[in-house]
Amino acid sequence: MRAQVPARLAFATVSLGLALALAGCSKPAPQESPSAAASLDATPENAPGTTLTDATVQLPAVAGNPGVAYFTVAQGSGPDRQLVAVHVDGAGRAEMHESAMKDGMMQMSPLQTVALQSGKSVEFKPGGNHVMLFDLAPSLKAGGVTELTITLDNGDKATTKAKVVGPGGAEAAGDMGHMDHM
Ligand SMILES: [Cu+2]
Repeated sequence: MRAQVPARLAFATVSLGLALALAGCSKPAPQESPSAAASLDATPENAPGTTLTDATVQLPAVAGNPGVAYFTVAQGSGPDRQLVAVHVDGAGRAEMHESAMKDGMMQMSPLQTVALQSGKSVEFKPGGNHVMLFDLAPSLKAGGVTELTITLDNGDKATTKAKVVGPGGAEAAGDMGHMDHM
């Protein structure tokens, strides 16, 4: 008689353990699927697969003149898109421009869109594509930080911190494309 009770308890314990183990195996599985994992780092506002880095906002030498912004956007795992707008906190208006040599002179023209190819990077840099910044707020000061946001043709956005540098900063040395703004 004595031996039957522990045996029954032991069986009950094993059965319970098995039931928990089965539940433990079947329940978490859907949460480990790739789509669920991807949705964690892709909020509706942020373009999935798009990475924005190396953002710099350069202040003009003369107050009231436009500033300029540079950055790199990598469309790593994202699909082909168009970059349609750039916004910098503290700038009333931003225009995408391209620089090109024409008749021995560096000239700029506005860009409505810039193609972002899947798996490729596009650089906005001195002497090439850049963003002109108009109506700069006094709150933008060299040594500070602001936010730079890009908008894609499907409405997705990506935002990054941009360091604010003065016109005499190291970043200004190679900026031949903006002599005509100063
Ligand atoms: Cu320009």
